[in-house]
Amino acid sequence: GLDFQNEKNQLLWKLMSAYLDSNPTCIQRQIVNHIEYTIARSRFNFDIFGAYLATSYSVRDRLIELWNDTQQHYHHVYAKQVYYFSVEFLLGRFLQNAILNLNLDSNYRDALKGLGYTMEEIYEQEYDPALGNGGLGRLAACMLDSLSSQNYPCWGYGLRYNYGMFKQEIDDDGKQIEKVDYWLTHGAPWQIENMLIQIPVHFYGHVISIENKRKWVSELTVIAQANDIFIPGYGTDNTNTLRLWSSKPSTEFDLGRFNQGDYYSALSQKQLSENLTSVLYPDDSTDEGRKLRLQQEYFLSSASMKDIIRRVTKSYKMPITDVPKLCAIQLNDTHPAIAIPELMRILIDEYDVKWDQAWDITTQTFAYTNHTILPEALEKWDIEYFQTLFPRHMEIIFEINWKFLEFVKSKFPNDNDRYSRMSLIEEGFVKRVRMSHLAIVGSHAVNGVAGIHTKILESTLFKDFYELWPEKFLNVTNGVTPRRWLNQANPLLAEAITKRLGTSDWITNLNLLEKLRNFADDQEFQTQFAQIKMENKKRLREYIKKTMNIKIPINALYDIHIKRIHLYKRQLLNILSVIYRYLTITKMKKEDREKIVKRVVIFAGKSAPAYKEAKAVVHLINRVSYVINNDPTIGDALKVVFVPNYGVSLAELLIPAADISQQVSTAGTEASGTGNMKFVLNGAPILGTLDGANIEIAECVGKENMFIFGMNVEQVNKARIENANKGTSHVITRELKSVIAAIKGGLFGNYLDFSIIIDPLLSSDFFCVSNDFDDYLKTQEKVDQTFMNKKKWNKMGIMNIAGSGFFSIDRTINEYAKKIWSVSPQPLPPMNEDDI
Ligand code: NBG
Repeated sequence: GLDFQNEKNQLLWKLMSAYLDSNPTCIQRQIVNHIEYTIARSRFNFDIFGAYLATSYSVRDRLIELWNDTQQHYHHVYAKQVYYFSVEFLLGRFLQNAILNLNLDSNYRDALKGLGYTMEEIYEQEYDPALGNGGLGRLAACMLDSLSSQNYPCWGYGLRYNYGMFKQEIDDDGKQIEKVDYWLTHGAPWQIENMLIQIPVHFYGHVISIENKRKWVSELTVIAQANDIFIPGYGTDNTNTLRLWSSKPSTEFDLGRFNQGDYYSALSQKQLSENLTSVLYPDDSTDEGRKLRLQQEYFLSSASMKDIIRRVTKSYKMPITDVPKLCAIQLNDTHPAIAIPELMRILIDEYDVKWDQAWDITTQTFAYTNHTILPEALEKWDIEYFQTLFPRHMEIIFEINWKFLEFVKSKFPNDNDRYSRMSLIEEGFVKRVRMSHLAIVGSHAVNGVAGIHTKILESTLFKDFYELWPEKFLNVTNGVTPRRWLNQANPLLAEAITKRLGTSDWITNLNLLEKLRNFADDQEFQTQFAQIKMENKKRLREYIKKTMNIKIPINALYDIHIKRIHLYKRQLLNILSVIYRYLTITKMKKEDREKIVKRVVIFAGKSAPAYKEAKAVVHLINRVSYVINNDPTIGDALKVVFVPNYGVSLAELLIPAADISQQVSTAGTEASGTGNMKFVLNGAPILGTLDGANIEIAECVGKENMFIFGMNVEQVNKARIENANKGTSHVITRELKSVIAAIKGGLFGNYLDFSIIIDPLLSSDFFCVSNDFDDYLKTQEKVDQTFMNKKKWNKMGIMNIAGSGFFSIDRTINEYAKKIWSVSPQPLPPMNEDDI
């Protein structure tokens, strides 16, 4: 691919590879250079944070070189690229992942040792950026890792927020409080502000007609500044890009305002440019916040669309009609769906493409992934507001809708209800744009993220669309990257697996783990598995002691429930059963108490700031934890820990230490879950419901290696109606009554703090906590029984690891690549001195 005949290139290549030599002495020289010349500190007097920064810069240098080669190669072969549009990328810490992917662990370890530092303490210096809410953002990060590792040409496009997800603290009373997370003050060595890429994005204004053509005259221009992060693949030189846009004021005042002499009003509009990418919105943000969010969504969509078109027409020098041949754009949920009318606008207004051809180009380019069926998460925007911000896009959406409804009428004549159900515009007191309908109509493929989720989309949420276009719908079950979630987070287990299999190939071919089934009964491997778990539990225990000053026993069952706090995820069910366990233990005789399986129940997760019920759940968990942990009669039999400020790095610490994980959402509510997969991969069986990907996990690891309880979707649907009609008095058991009585009696503080989550259990109980409570308790008992049988327990853990191959994100990505994107890997051709 590269032109090595050119003399200047030869010289550059030699100079660069000499600089980037990877023996520890060279690495030390690179680090010390960065200490002095990049961060301007004395090379003889640098602290550990400086060492971390300099180490990062030296790794980044390597990525830049690989990245340049990769991009040149993609251009050379006219590679079709994947574009992943997402308002969230929850990457986690970068340095360790980059070093492992580049296979430079021992080189850097030696180099740093010589400078007086261990790898681990350097890694700990890195601030974990929280540019996502939860599963959706973390999935995007896993996907980038896999795309690079499998040599797929791709770009991630997102937003560079100044403030990430809030930092969670727990006050003395046990309540969540939110602190701002201005993460950029901690240094951001991984992003490079690319001054060559600044793209104007327009807002407001009106549309005029010139010679039969529509033209948008905008009133405000904001500059989208590219911040590039290079994404290395594991064991490959291919290095892709995550391009995050930050907003900057454009240097010119928009004429419309300036001509009127209205300087101050022009200036105040400018302030939008400063705020636009300021903050990541939590899931449930307020109305004001949601308005700014729509602007963010357009900012991301427009800047990325223009960048892509620039690449096709200017860099590749191909006609714009080739966009679908060269680009596959995946919409991560509906947030970037406005990219659909944006592409239409560019094609029609700027490139004179006729409507029908523009529509073909657009629908062949886009595909849409749905990540939730919760109605409150499905985006709808008031037309009036939409119109004010994007007048031309509103026209285009009306036109799309008109043509679409004509098509529906031709397929389903005389079915007015259907037309209004399917319309892109929701009629009513306020008219609103339904972004999911826009995404479906404008895409050639629509997918759910687990088998059951896709079925629910087809049979309920998007039923009308499925009847119209069954071929558009497909399922692509989520996955997780084994690089971060096993190889990096659980190095002891990774090493043991590699030894057993005689190869580390499982890191990129996770199905190889199947072979571990042969060792599930092997005494030696079982012992090793148990010892490793113990080491990981010790690591976690120390963290909890150090950061929270809570002492937890080591020879206990570690039961971990970590994810966003939400009623549908039912952390409430868990804490109620903890209370029941506590009440039971307090009634036991001392000698009996000493015989039971000790349990450490660990929670972590953030509640959206305005989500009152979820905040009450956090509050209750913490109150229960204070009472139990400080009750001397309980001793070590039961401990409850709420670890604050959950994030990617904490997950890496918690997951390898779990004996079981809780995945207890009401059946039919969790689209997929990906945390569930991470625990299985680390040998922790699931205590969970038949929901989301748990169902497929059961198929792969075997039901006998999980603890499944509760109602299935059909039963939930029935129970919900009954609960709503008759209340729950007929399903509430004696056990649950005793728990509720304890809370009402004030054992954990003022009942009024918790009534908002407890009272509904006695009436319509939408998430069916009371219906599932009894089976949950029985299954908990089964967990304890099984845990006492060490052989059986270890076997279960190993069988979980062995069955987790299907949940590799590499399998997920290959499905997208084949069924949706039609792209193939483009590995960088090998390069060495002989090439010259
Ligand atoms: C989440 C779902 C999870 C799913 C992830 C990734 C959103 C909107 N949805 O079940 O709740 O695993 O997406 O697909 O964050």
